Amino acid sequence: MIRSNAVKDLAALQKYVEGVKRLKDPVQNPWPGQANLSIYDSLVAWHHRAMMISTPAGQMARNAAHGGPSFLPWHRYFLVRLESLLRKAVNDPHFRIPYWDWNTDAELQDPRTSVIWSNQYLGQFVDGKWRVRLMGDGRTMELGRVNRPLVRYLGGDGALPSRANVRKVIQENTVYDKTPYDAAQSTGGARNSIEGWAGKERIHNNVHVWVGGDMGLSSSPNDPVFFLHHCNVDRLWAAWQAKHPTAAYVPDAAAPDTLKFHRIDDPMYSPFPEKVTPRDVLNYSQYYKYDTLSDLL
Ligand SMILES: [Cu+2]
Repeated sequence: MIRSNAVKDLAALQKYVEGVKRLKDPVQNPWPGQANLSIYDSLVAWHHRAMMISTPAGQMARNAAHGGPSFLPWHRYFLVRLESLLRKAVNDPHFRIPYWDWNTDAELQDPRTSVIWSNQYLGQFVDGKWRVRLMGDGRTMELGRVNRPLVRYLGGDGALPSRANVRKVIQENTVYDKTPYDAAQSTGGARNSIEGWAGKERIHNNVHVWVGGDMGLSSSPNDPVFFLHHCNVDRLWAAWQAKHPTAAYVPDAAAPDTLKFHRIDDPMYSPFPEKVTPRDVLNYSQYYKYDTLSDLL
């Protein structure tokens, strides 16, 4: 039950590709009640909707899954959910999502030449066959129906984070998050630094910007690289947890309601009846382990 490096484990990557193609097919895996949409599309909608729930209402900086403490646990849960769907789709109870180690690609003279973008890997999704069916519009906050090919602008803007900076963030942040638990540059802590609002390398955010196109929208899970990217973001959190084993998740249950969806025992935003809280996913090894964390420590 190991999550491995996508570039070093072609079998896992190929299984991932096969799995997402099956989940994307409205015939094989329909989204019940939604004509011509698939289970994969329902994940796109889930992410978009989480982003549109401002916590608290009336501001844009923190929503149910970003710009606040639950950014890391919400995306961990999101991946675990997809992972379980993929296991069924590829009929392999041992399948785990591989990660995209963009720190290694950042060392290439031109990261666009990384094997990850070749046709055998994720390059195949810009061949026109992978259709975007739901698109988030940041202006109207609506999720509209579209039917167009996936768009990327690799390297058009932003930069891939360096391993040295990622290690520094993991080592130097001794607390998980800091008040006021937001997306301000001045708010330090591991979560805000990994999410990429604090710190010059803007870790997670910068990778979305570097890939560009659909990865820059609230419907960013439309790009299958989203999950490989977030698997690596989750690996950074896992490395931080290993480095600071006694540091607690904050805020606790006593925090005010303006932090709804972010307190340790709040059910995270989800379309499912199950209630999963940040506390439930802190110990991720019940679901998977990473092949290595040592490059990050
Ligand atoms: Cu997200």
